[in-house]
Amino acid sequence: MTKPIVLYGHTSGPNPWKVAIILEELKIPYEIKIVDFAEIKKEPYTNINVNGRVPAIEDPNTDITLWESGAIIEYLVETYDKENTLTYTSFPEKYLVKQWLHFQVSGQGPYFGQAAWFTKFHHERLESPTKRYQDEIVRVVSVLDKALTGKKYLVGNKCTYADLAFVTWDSMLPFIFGDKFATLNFEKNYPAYFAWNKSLTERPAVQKITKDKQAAMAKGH
Ligand SMILES: N[C@@H](CCC(=O)N[C@@H](CS)C(=O)NCC(=O)O)C(=O)O
Repeated sequence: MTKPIVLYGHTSGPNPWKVAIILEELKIPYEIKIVDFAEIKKEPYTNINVNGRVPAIEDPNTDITLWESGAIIEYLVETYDKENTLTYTSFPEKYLVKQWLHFQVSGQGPYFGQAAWFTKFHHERLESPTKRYQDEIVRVVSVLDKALTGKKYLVGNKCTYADLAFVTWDSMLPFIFGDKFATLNFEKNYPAYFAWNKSLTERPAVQKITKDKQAAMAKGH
């Protein structure tokens, strides 16, 4: 029997919840340990992730400790998705899924994250970096919209781990943009992106994690 994987996460940070969605989709048992940001750059947590960020996992079934959400997702799929429900073994699809995951971790996460930093958390409001990262969000959305035009998913005709990897950062956009979000009108301007994101958020695994995240935030960790 599979023993629960420990997922180190945070209440509001989207990267660990991205991993949780994959765990839910694959029905892998897991438990979440919330790491307070005040403790994240110190031991004992840095013994688990020397980079002092979440997510990280510890898998007692294989004795691996792993960090970086993209690497964790690939590990989970390769180890536990025996039926290839969230991936492909065929060429070139197998590599196209990886391409989109790499785009998510390098092209979506960091830019969306910096936009959140400069709009919400930086100690002063600075116009040019805020604009730079908000513009980059819209550009990334436009790239996804172009790639998804006429398609339901990024690769082939099924939902893969690459599609799912985008959801948690996308769900942060109303928070990042505030009042400006409505004016961007993604439904009208980026309809393929909008429909894709909507279909992903309607999946039971995504709905469950959205609720779990809200509950964790309400507890105020
Ligand atoms: N590239 C990393 C990014 C991880 C990351 O930035 N996590 C945020 C939470 S979503 C974090 O730990 N922030 C705390 C900090 O930077 O001190 C990944 O994809 O796992």
